[in-house]
Amino acid sequence: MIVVHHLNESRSQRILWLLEELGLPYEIKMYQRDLKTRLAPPELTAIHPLGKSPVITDDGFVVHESGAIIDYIIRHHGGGRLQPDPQTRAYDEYVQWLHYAEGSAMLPLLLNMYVGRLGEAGAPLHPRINSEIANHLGYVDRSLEGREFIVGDSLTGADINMSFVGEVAGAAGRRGSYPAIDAWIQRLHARPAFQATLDKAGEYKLGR
Ligand SMILES: N[C@@H](CCC(=O)N[C@@H](CS)C(=O)NCC(=O)O)C(=O)O
Repeated sequence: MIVVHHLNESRSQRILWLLEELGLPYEIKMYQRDLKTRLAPPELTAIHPLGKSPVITDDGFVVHESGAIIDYIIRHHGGGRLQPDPQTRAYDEYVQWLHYAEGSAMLPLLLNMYVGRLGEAGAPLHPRINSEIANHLGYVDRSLEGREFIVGDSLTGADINMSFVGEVAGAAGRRGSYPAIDAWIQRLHARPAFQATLDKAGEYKLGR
């Protein structure tokens, strides 16, 4: 049985969503962010020393890092679903998007959040952060133009991993200029499997 160590309002929402899409049995262990610091509670370090979410256990094996978890679940439990055929170019694109989400696209969005907390002291950094956000969101938006999904013609783990980029962009008030990202996120959030995560794990403000 897969156990998802789920932190509220976090990247682990997409792991619940993946499991719902695949119709797999799983258990959720809930952790709440500190209301002031937004950090995860120390109990998460008992699962993995980094103390971050998502982290899953499967038969005692611990997997952390969203892209690796998505890949692990799809390879071990997906039965060929939610990924392109590994012999195709589409699969290579799929792997690229899986890495790109956390390896590149999230960085300027996170910098925006952290530097924003510095107020005026952070002002000199904002032009560079803003140009990088525009660089990445522009690239994702153009990649989604005229497409329903980010790779191929059906949902894959790449959409699921990349969705957090679109969600955080929305929370930062940056999605308005990127209509293809905005429409894609709205389609993804309307899926019954995504909606099921809200019933099981409670409110997810980024999912609005
Ligand atoms: N790149 C990692 C990021 C993990 C991460 O930073 N998760 C956040 C939640 S979105 C977290 O655990 N924050 C609480 C903390 O740092 O204490 C992944 O995608 O798994």
